Amino acid sequence: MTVKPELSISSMDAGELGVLHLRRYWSKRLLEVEGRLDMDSVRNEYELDFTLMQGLGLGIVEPPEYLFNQRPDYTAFEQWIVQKLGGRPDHALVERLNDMVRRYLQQPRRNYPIQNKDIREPVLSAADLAFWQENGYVVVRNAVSAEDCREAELAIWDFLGMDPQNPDSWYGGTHMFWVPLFQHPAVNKNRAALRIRKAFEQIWGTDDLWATVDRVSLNRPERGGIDISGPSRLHWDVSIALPVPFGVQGLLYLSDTSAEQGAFRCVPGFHHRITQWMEGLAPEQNPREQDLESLRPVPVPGSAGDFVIWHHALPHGSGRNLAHYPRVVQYIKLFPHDRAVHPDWK
Ligand SMILES: O=C(O)CCC(=O)C(=O)O
Repeated sequence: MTVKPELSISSMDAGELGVLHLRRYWSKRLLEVEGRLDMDSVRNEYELDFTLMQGLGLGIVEPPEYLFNQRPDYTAFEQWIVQKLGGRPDHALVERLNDMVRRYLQQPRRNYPIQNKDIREPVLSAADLAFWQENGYVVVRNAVSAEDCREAELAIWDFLGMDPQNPDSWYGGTHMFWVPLFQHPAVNKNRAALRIRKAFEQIWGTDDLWATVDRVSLNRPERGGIDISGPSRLHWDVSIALPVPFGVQGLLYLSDTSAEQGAFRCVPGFHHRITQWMEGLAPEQNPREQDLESLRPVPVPGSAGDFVIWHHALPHGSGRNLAHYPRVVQYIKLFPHDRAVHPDWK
């Protein structure tokens, strides 16, 4: 029997997997696709949906795609999740997720970073943290082993049907920059890397973090005038309405990346100046349309296994790859469920 979604479904109403809020999430997406969801009434649940989908290990791209395209009943949605994850979410994860849902609904957002929190087994030194404070980015060296990077890189080549040794195989298809490879044992393993987790814990000042299930990218050397430079235009991924709440992003180099090989670029220290810079713009000036290159971005090169964390108030983007081998990257972000998000988009 097909069960029709109802927005009256509460976050506390769990299905067979026992995961709170999942049924409400399903009902919201189905109502949305039918144009029957009052978005304003569920706006304050956006971060809850986000954390639930990331925490389950699904990410935020594939579940809505599946729901919009298939419009399954709830049982079929749970079966799809089990198949996608290669098994049921285990008891400990379900307990942790349910605890997160209850706390999200009961407690206000917190101000991050939490200062002076004692994080066990830190990986960022005092010098790294001082660099981070000043510049708003930091590189965690050898965050992942060379072997684990190579495994993930090979999975990406395989997914794209390209041969790393044969440059002719890199061009000619539809690939541009991003690669929608979300689930693979090698990329899942990198997401769980301890050194990456510890660095994020130090920066947020909490160990209560969830990891995003994000995509990867492969940025080929420029050839024949085709635009393959990806997000090289400097930008922000979050609202820059003031004040910009604290938040961070990260990427893992899977291949050695020199400065001219499309390395990640950002404007050091801009998190300290964004307020002054924004306030200096005339009301009709769109901050995203300004000449951000004049803010003097720097490339951040790294070896395979190095992990870059940056403050999300820094204008950032990839570089143009003017070298001979692609730059291969995995995006990973760890975040607390109760971080503040600006209610307005700018
Ligand atoms: O891949 C890069 O170097 C930059 C990525 C980026 O701009 C983004 O994630 O928004």
